[in-house]
Amino acid sequence: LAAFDWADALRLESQLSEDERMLRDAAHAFAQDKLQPRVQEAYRDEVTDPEIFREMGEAGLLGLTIPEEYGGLGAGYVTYGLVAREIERVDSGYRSMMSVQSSLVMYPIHAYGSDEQKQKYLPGLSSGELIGCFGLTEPDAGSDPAGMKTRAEKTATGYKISGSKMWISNAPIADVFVVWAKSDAHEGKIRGFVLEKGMTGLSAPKIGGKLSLRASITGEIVMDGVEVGEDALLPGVQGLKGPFGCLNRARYGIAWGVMGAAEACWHAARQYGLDRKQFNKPLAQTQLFQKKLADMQTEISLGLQAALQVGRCMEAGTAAPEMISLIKRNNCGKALDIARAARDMHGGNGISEEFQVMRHMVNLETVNTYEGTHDVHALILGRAQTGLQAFF
Ligand code: TGC
Ligand code: FAD
Repeated sequence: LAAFDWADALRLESQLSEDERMLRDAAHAFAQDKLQPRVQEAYRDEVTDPEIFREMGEAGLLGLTIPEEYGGLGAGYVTYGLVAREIERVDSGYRSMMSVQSSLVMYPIHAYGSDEQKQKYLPGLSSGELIGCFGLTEPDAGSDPAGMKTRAEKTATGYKISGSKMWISNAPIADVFVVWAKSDAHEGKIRGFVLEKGMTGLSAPKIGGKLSLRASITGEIVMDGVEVGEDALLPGVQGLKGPFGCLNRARYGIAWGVMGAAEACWHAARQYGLDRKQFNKPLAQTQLFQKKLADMQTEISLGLQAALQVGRCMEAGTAAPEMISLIKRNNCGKALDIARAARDMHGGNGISEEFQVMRHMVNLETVNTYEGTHDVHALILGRAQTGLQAFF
């Protein structure tokens, strides 16, 4: 039998192609060189540097799966997941910025947009010159997006959009807004629209005072009769399957991303336990400490294998949305447990920003909630195995 690599217990590395490892390594270097040095201050001061989008664009990390003709890399979904893991190893907020731009803005424009929309927006979004946001959630419609109140009313030349969106990542600094509204010209069905910063009646105030995900800016989108032409409508989709098609990709990326945050916490706890002595021996030499490390290693190894399997299914066109619910729910919940344990294993130091684990822990509260809460994904899986929907 071969030697055991504690940090790669199930040999994930051996299941990746050379190209996947290369892009992963580049993302790791980017995250450690460009993001890690800024994160503590950004988090403390609740400040998002828009320049990060341009740096991500330059590093080729935006819209990785989009074809090269639109500025992407035409990479596979496993590569996308590996990159999300490296960015979230630093901070869930930075991964959020990247995944909204890639999966929730570039993906719908590419999958549902007209040729003109693709030409107009994708190159700038891919270089990070343009920043995008995705407006689905509303003050009174979160887990139940079908209850949205935002309306698109037909005008002679296009649509007039009225309503408000809540908890929208990137919104206050966004140039491009993909928003979902019920359209009276389409029998009240949900349609996607691309709005642009500066349109009359459109504003995106920042939501301040977040105690989680502070390095990623969040806002509202207020649409007070925003008039757009027919060219703002995403022609290729109608109904909830439009936004859900995007969410499938973003939720999948999150399942990888949170494993990066969990690994950062696990590695930090292990090192802390080796360095810190109490009762004349390293903390890592106690049974309770080792059990916690073993649990972390096990859950992360299994979570990564599951994410890899779903990624391979996505690349082969055989992934079902329920598979994505399973890994999004499991990996977020497990990452949150791991971050909480790592915080505890650091003792008093665990609450200090310098040791980073508490920032990950608090971030993961958001990640466990957005893109479908832990319980909502349980209900999706429950419905799939009983045939009974328990949402209402
Ligand atoms: P339901 O009856 O289940 O479905 C309505 C229509 O949608 C289709 N559909 C899907 N299509 C593709 N992929 C999926 N995953 C799909 N899920 C559903 C379905 O086939 C149906 O199509 P059709 O043609 O028959 O009409 O809808 P429901 O109203 O009963 O929904 C239930 C529920 C709870 C599953 C769903 O609404 C849900 O997932 N809620 C969670 C909401 C959510 O995830 N919001 C995310 C907001 S965006 C965000 O959080 C970004 S944070 C990003 C960051 O910063 O990183
Ligand atoms: P609710 O739906 O009100 O849920 C509250 C609680 O009730 C949860 O525990 C939930 O699990 C539970 N619950 C709900 N329904 C049921 C049920 N039927 N049975 C049992 N329990 C139930 N949205 C966007 O559109 N775009 C974004 O970019 C975006 N970014 C975000 C960034 C941040 C920092 C945050 C915090 C949120 C973001 N969101 C975004 C919104 C996010 O998707 C929602 O917060 C999430 O979907 C939950 O909706 P809600 O907050 O309205 O909670």
